[in-house]
Amino acid sequence: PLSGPPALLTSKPSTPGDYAAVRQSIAGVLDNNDYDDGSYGPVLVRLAWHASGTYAKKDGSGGSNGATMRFAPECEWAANAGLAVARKLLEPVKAAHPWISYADLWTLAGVVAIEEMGGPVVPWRPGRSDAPDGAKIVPDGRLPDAKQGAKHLRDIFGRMGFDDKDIVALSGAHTLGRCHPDRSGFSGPWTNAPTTFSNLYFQELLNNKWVPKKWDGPLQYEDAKTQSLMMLPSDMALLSDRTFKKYVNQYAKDEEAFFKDFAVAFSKLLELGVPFPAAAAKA
Ligand code: ZEM
Repeated sequence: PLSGPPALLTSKPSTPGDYAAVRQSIAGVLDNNDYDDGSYGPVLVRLAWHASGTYAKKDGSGGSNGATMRFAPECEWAANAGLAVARKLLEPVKAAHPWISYADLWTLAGVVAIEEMGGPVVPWRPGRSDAPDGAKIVPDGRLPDAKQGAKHLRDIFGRMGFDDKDIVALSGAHTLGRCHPDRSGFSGPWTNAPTTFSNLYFQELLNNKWVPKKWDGPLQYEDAKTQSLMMLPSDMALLSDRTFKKYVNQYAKDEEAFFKDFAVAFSKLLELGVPFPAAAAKA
């Protein structure tokens, strides 16, 4: 190749199917003290989620297979603002292991990031292939809108085949990372440990008094005491809806239950619409 990946990544060329080598390369690009809170982990989790969260159960369209976010218009959707950072970060990993598909790489990166940040092992298996440019892309508007509430969350996640418990468990990913004014318009982190996967999101949600932030930006909430943490209107729906709140209470008390339910739901999310051979086992 004309331009090679960093020496670190090429030092051990991998044989096709050596996913352990890919995992190692992904783990190797996560930390960077000059970026956000010191880790690209959160934005990689968001890439895996947005690549997958376009799925519609009724016709099998969308989902992580195809990695169509490489192309316009999907890469230009407002919902995907900022994810070029994650896609670019993975380019040297792809160059070092050219046999892996982008679709497998993006989903595996989310899984490795969660594990490296202290989260559960998420069952993952390969089998996604990349669509060519010009392939059909689903319409914009399939990812959730942070300005909306419980009904919208049920519509969006129900379209993918998820129930109330799944919605709350998956939302626990907001224990990671932060909102960026230049990406979503929102600002700030949900927790004080945004590079550690934990159940802190649920604890913060329950234990703070949340008040509308006074600012020029879109409606978001801040904790009354320190004004350093945030919640989106969609996060607040998990408190105001009785059924959602039941799971918030459970996960705030029981991190093991959260890890277990999150791992199952996130694994399912990353596999939506992927045509695995019938008998393939999870690696
Ligand atoms: Zn998020 N998410 N998300 N999310 N998300 C943001 C950031 C992150 C919603 C949403 O609008 C936003 C899930 C569900 C939902 C992550 C993971 C997962 C941001 C901020 C917004 C606005 C983006 C920015 O400005 O950079 C809504 C409405 C959701 C419906 C429930 C699910 C499910 C996720 C994974 C399982 C993560 C890790 C981030 C932090 C990204 C970063 O760069 O720090």
